[in-house]
Amino acid sequence: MTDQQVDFDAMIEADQRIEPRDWMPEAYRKSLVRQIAQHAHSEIIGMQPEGNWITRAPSLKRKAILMAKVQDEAGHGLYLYSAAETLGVSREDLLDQLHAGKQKYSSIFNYPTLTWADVGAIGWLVDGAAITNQIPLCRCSYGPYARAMVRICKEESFHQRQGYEILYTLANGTPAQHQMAQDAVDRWWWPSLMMFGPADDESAHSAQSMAWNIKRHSNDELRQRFVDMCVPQAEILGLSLPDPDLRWNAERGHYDFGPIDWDEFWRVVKGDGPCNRQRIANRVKAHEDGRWVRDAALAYASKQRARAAQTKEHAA
Ligand code: FAQ
Repeated sequence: MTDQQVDFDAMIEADQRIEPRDWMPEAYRKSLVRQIAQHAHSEIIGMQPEGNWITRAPSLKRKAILMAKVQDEAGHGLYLYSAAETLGVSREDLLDQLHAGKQKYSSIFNYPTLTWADVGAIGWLVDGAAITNQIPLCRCSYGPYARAMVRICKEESFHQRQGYEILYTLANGTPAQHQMAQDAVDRWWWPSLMMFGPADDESAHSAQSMAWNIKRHSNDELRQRFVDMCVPQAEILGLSLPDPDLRWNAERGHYDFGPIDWDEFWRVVKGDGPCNRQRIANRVKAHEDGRWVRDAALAYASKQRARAAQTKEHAA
């Protein structure tokens, strides 16, 4: 074992942060790039399901809030791509891999947003699941990722509350509005549980990621935490969760829940969900349409750099 590996292992053992200047094993670097890139891609693809409702939000206030939320998701993508870049990869390359279907994004964003209540369900359940998964990532061993997560989690918690408030308003509205809220929860509940990834005995990366202090809890532990959190919140909403097996288990001190449809999960992950093709096509088009902005920004930056160099030369 090299001295560098010994130092790295000691840092992990002491629960210290690894920073970009530190030596790290290639497998640790690669695993972080994989996870951070997937996470960043999820944030920017995740703008689409809710973005669909910006023009149809039921009031000016709802529209302003939703626009701010969708912009926040873009910001999260930017912090995460920047964190990935500290590991020696470029944002352009990561985006190319997303567009070519070589890197993943969260399965959840391949489901359609059929009604306004879906915006509430995404905020409550999808952002709720994201926070449950991401709060422990604020203690991830890689410094730039952990620090990005602190700000992201603060914003996600606002997102979750706005979704809950939308659902609360609908659930306490007319019978038709209550039904719309219930229908959205029925459709988003199971895909939200799938966000945590495969069951522990099927999770390829969990054991190593936990040994490196990248992940702090297993997929099943976090999924259980999420279920335990949602059940009392659903009761306050006056909405039911679509699982006949959901019940309190006093012995375990947790809610038991029914089996997850893993065939559906893997189908969606492998590209055959209800909206996979549409999401990637929209993303590629947005990237192409934005090319002139990137070109102009680069041309401006290089002109500024040349001007600064000239001024420095004159001064010397
Ligand atoms: N979808 O061995 P594991 C958000 C893949 S952000 C698709 O258990 P790991 C904000 C996994 O990558 C949501 N693929 O993997 C928002 C691996 O494939 P690979 C995203 C999935 O890394 C809200 C394979 O399956 N959050 O919602 C999924 O140990 C509202 C085997 O899995 C993050 O990315 C899935 N659900 O654990 C935005 C959080 N699950 O890489 C807009 C950071 C697993 O070998 C609106 N990521 N896979 O090709 C993580 O915590 C972890 O990466 C997990 C997966 C927990 C997602």
